[in-house]
Amino acid sequence: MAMKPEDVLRAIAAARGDAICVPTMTTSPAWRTLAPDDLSIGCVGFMGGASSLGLGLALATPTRRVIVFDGDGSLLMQLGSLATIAGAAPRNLTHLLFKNGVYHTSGAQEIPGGLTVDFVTMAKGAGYRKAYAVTELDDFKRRLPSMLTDEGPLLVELHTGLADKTPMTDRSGVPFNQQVDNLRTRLTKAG
Ligand SMILES: Cc1ncc(C[n+]2csc(CCOP(=O)(O)OP(=O)(O)O)c2C)c(N)n1
Ligand SMILES: [Mg+2]
Repeated sequence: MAMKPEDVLRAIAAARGDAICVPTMTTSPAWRTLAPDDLSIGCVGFMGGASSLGLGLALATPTRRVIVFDGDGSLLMQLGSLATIAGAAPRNLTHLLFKNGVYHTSGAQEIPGGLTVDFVTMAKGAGYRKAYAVTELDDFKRRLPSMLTDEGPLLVELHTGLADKTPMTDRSGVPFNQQVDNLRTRLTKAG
């Protein structure tokens, strides 16, 4: 049984502390509802950009955790970002991959390779410090504290079903430039 993405995100919302979160695609609407704060920055318009955005934030805020909620189709589109991240080796970056086998946001077309694509092997091959898959919610909750403290870059392939909402069915949310301003203000205030 695949995990419900909303259940995964709910557990993260309870445990993330002051981590910056970077949702993309179908994690975006759910995350907006669960964690409507200024320490998150959604990446929807630039497909595949979430992990690179997360990398920049991780390098800029080395004392804070940065958690990327990536899509499998998105990561495939910018696969080279795995090597870029591994090369920069940010210790504070956690890359969570929501693997549902499809481009859900654009109509649930199957991604190349479907569910057989092994992102754990790819991340290890690129040079991530650690990578593993999680298929059960209980296992996810048990390992979540270490996902937020282990030395990064760390990739966790999460086997999930489809989210209830997509950025196409729920178009609410703050424009990207406003999210950037809000995050900058929050980080500046925090010193
Ligand atoms: C360069 C580019 N090509 C195509 C799209 C259209 N598009 C928007 S979302 C999406 C699918 C995203 O799939 P995935 O990353 O697996 O996330 P999911 O929707 O499954 O959560 C596509 C193809 C786009 N935004 N940008
Ligand atoms: Mg997908």
